[in-house]
Amino acid sequence: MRQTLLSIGLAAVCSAQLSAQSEFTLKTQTLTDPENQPLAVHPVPSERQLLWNETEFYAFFHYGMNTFTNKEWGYGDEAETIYAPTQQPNPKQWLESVKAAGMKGGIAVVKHHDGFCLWPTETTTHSIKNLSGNASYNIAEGFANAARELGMKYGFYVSPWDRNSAHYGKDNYVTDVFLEQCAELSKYGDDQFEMWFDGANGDDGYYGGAREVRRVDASYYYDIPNLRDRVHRICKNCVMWGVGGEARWIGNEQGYAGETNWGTFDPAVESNAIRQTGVEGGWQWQPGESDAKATDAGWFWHSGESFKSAETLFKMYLETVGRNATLILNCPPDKTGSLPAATVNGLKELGNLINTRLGSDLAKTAKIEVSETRTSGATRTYAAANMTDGNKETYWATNDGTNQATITLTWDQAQTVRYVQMMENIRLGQRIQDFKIEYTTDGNTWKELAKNIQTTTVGYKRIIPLNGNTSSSYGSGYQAKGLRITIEKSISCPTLSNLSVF
Ligand code: FUL
Repeated sequence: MRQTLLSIGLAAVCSAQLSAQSEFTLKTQTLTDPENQPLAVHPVPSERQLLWNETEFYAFFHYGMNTFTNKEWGYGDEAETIYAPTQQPNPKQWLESVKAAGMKGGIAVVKHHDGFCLWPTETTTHSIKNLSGNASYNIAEGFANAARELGMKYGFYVSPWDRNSAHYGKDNYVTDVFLEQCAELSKYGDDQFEMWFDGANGDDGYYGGAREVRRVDASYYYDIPNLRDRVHRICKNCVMWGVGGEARWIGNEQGYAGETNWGTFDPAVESNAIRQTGVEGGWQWQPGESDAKATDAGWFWHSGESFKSAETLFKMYLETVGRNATLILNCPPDKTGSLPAATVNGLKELGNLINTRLGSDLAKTAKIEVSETRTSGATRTYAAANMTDGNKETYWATNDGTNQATITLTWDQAQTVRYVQMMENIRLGQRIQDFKIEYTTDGNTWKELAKNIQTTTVGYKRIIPLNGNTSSSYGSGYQAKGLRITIEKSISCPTLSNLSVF
């Protein structure tokens, strides 16, 4: 409606001016969208943020100097020769193993705070460059090649804080070391999906022998505009995480996001609690990523550590991917340069669990009725069927001004239902603010499910365990002849690109 009024207004102004000036035939242009798509609710994701969101579940591989010193944070004074893999590192094995868990990619730590670089960089001698045998293997190159071979997404963790560099804390560290390192890493593939930087405000370290405390203010020290420019010039779809400002830390490292979780954010009001929920009406699109460990010790491999149970990790999955965040799950390679057998087996078990529980979609066999369907455009429809066609480009929507709606799924025979999954078409912004889910056993009486869960936001993806419990979400389920989703509040007319029932 706003577009139509605007176009009529513009046409009227133009025509008045032109008829006063000349008698040429006037061809009016209208701003009306022939496809009748809803207007976006801003801010909306950039193309690279959208592609990043689709990665959903991916791995972190913390591996490097600390693997050989049993530390989590090296001081920066470690001799290069301490890094001594007992076999040739095998990033293909890392990625194959996480693929079995349903992950779509991974981020390899190629430089942690100790400053040791796992690729032959020109920026420092503190790298694999002058090592030999297994230690000279270029992890950045091997990881990128393996990911491409396996059809997976990949990226690198490069620590801005560098406890080895004599230059850290000075301007030339950023220009001559850090930005150069990021640019060098970009060259391992223009198809990288994310580069990972931590908070990085500095602290004590070796710093070329100075052995002192050096602190910086990460909000300006790392020259973010140039960092983004250097990387995006080569890798246009590489999201700059953390200090890079294109995806936010979720505020904890335990593997959960807020039940209410907005992709919108406002750095001016940030706190760990606010990071978990995002900011409704925030001026930036900065979706949440949850970083968590699949093992029970540190980020790096430590002797005697164990892999968490498939149930624990499935709960984490529901509380992150199922709450409009992405999950980057850490699986540390050991001194052989491969993932230990317990990790490989645990990942397989997790993959099986996810497949069994979220693998066969009952919405595809349901009859779906909606309270309203938006008027079609020239080539586009907004029909209910768009939610179950497996096409992320199509979506259901209501007309402008209709911010409440019901979607009813019915089956001839009762089905055992445990989870409802919804995805908004976030290209048009995150809109839904409140919804509820009910079920019926007889087709007449409806009972609300998951009442204890905040069924508020949806965003890129929301998975609701219908028993209201992420810890023991599977249970015996509900025998449903029908499920009804009522969208009770939405910033503007709601859109859904996917609706699944498991
Ligand atoms: C943090 C680091 O300090 C930890 O060592 C780890 O790498 C974690 C993922 O990010 O900022």
